[in-house]
Amino acid sequence: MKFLAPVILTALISVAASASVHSNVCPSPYEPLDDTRCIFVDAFVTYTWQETVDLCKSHSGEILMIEDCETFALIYDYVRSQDATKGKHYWLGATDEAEEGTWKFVNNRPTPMGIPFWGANEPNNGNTYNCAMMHASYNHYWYDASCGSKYNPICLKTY
Ligand SMILES: [Ca+2]
Repeated sequence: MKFLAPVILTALISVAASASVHSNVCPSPYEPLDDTRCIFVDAFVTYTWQETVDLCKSHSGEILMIEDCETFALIYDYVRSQDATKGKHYWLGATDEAEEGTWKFVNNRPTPMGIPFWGANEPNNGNTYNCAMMHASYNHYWYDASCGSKYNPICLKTY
């Protein structure tokens, strides 16, 4: 027992240290999303798609990009679990402005298409709707929208 105590104490100190690193790692206005990413959601101010891209860059983040189901589930749970955020539409950093029908994220990677990301038969509005948003009325599935519409921003930042 006498010899175990320092080991336990050391373990406790290292847990406490990693907990404090974790909570300090996301600079305001960001909060931790998972072990590698921080999230910022503005549920109160709406922006155009380009304004959202610029807003996220202005605090060294990026407009929300979702490349896999796990990330979609995390974002879904995050916005759906809070009264202030669950009823809002959010911009996604995906556009087919460069080539109609070819959706790409702002980092130039391909946007996943179909289920379980997009709403039924989405995107379906051709040349006039070239930016993607997450629709509050449809489980935050993705819809194409006019890039000049105003929706709420979500930014992500890597630790
Ligand atoms: Ca389009």
